[in-house]
Amino acid sequence: MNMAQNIVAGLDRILTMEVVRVTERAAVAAARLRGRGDEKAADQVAVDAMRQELNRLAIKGTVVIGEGERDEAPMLYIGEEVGTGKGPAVDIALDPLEGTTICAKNLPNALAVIAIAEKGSLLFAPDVYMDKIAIGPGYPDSLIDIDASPAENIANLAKAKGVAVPDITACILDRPRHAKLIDAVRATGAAIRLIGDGDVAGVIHTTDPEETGIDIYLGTGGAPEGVLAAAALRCTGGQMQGRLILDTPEKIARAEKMGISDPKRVYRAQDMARGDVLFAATGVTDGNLLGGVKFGRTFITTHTIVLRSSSRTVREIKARHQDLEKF
Ligand code: VTB
Repeated sequence: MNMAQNIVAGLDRILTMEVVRVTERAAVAAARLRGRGDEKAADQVAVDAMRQELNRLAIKGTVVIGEGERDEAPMLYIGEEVGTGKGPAVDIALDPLEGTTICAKNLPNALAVIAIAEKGSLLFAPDVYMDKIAIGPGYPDSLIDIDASPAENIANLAKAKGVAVPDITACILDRPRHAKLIDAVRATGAAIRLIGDGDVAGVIHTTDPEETGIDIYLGTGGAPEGVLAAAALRCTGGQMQGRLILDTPEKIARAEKMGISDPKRVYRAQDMARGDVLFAATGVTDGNLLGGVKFGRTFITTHTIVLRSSSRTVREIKARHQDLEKF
């Protein structure tokens, strides 16, 4: 496919480079408030910064996963139109600061994250929990099954990887609701990396086990974070399954309003993020895949990954920003 066809067929290739500025800027803003114990302030500056930069992009964007419903989030709310309005019509999922608590405590793996996809191709997920399971690329389809036990999934993964079960590490959010899951994984002999927050990073970490030490992600986290992680996995390869936890009539009704008719449906990564997808994440705090923002005397350094589903290129961009005024 030549470049002209590519632009017509999917997202503008130039966007792949442009989008980096959006997460860079949000990450720098949040990083200035790392370790101050103020989650709200860190989130707010990241939201402001991301929105400003997003509005410079030549897109006709609609936020489908954002900061919340229109009445509860003044900026980057679900349904907000962003971009210059001149360019491809796209859906946007974003989290200007994924891991607000991590940032406030200055712990690893806080990220500024965005996914851009062709209009109508991202799951319009309500803000409920989602049960998630994910592994990296290079395994047979359907190796994991959200309805199988953790022991079965881990045994199948170990076999396919050619290692013993104790050589597998699972990443799980450290929450009381995961007590049974944690016991079940421990009973297999596998290791667990318990994380305080940040399951977008947790899922992405499965795509590069040599670097991150994580083979499989298990457990429940936010559904919006599930869609963001699915967008990344569409670009890197890997498998993910998610199921919304719609355990009250109110949640079922909310999901129905958003077009979800089967409350028990299992979504694969390709069901949550379809078509041509772009994904970018910049490290706010140091992490397993991405370094955090570094403030030098005369420059600021940022570390970003940019992914695109149609080419599956994984780009890492370390930027040295010398014009500090721009932030
Ligand atoms: C996770 C985590 C997020 O929300 O999705 C989590 O990855 C789920 O909610 O960083 P609980 O905190 O209620 O478990 C976050 O912690 C915050 O968005």
